[in-house]
Amino acid sequence: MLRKDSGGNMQKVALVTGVTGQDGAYLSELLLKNNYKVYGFIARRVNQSYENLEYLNILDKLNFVFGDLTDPSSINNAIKSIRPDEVYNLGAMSFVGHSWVQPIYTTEVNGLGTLNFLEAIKNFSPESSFYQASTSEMYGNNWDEDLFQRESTNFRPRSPYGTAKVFAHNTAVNYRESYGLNVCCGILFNHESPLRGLEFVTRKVTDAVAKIHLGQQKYIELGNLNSERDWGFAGDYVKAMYKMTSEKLNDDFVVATGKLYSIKDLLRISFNSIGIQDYSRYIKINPDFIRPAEVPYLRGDFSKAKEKLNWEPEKSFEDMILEMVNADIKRIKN
Ligand code: G4F
Repeated sequence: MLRKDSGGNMQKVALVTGVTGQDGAYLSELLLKNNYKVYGFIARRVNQSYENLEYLNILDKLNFVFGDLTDPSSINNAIKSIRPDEVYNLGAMSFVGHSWVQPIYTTEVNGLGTLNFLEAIKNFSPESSFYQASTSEMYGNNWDEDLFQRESTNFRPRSPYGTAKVFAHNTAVNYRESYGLNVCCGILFNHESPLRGLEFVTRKVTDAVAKIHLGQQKYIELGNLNSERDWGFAGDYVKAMYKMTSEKLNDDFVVATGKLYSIKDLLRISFNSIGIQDYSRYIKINPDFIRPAEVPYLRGDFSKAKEKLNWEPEKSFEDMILEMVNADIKRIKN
């Protein structure tokens, strides 16, 4: 519903789940720049962290509505009362490794949580445009002959996280086709930034490298060093989410860089940035970080996003990792 802001200008309204996470923070910053009224849908927790929103200086510019992806009544109430122009469903149990520890919770949040939102929109605000955070993890160990994954590549997920996301993705597509809802799915490949959680491998490495540089840590414990990823910058990726959803393109898009790096490349670039050429003596393999099933290789073909969204990644992997190491050094010093 378009509404007027305090200056009498027309203003769109967005509801964002996962607003305190990396993507939620960058997306909210972008929406605010575009004069949206932004509601964050968050669970009421005693020790809720607003660190990412504070980092971007946007905490006091947001509104909050309390609820939970597993609680349909709270979702219905939020959708009925706000009637948002756009809903961005970024909330999830997003750490793949943990999804084997809590597979049912993961499925409830990542799978059924999406269905709960789609039902609420269908029943109470069918004109809203819905964005589903789909993911390259859905491809698992499947890729096309040219070694890329694209919108037409079949899903073969390898984790409870991946299977729940496939359910959510298929359900979102089904609600678009069954009820004519405005639904876009962004199939985002790995995307990182200084706001990335410490449990993910890029930030785990940049934070450890910063601590090693400052004499506060001696080595990093990691799992499988052989997997390869297509890592982009989260700040670039939220622009694609916003474009497909606000323009109601009602389609699915791979958002990726098309470039491939290994965990060893990540280590080399991070350690080189603090003047260490041979990083091997700083690495220990800890079997606790090796997953029951691994996704060995993810590389996305973003041609459709380029053509239809006029979107391209801007920041290189090297620049992003240097930025993350520097941000961690600064944060630790402070
Ligand atoms: O950084 P990761 O935990 O990211 P992963 O599993 O690829 O998932 C991320 O990207 C997905 C998109 O493809 C998202 F859907 C998902 O929510 C998340 O954002 O692990 C990357 C790779 C894996 O192969 C993992 O086995 O790094 C390997 N790795 C090796 N040692 C490690 C570690 N990962 C983590 N987190 N911690 C380690 O110590």
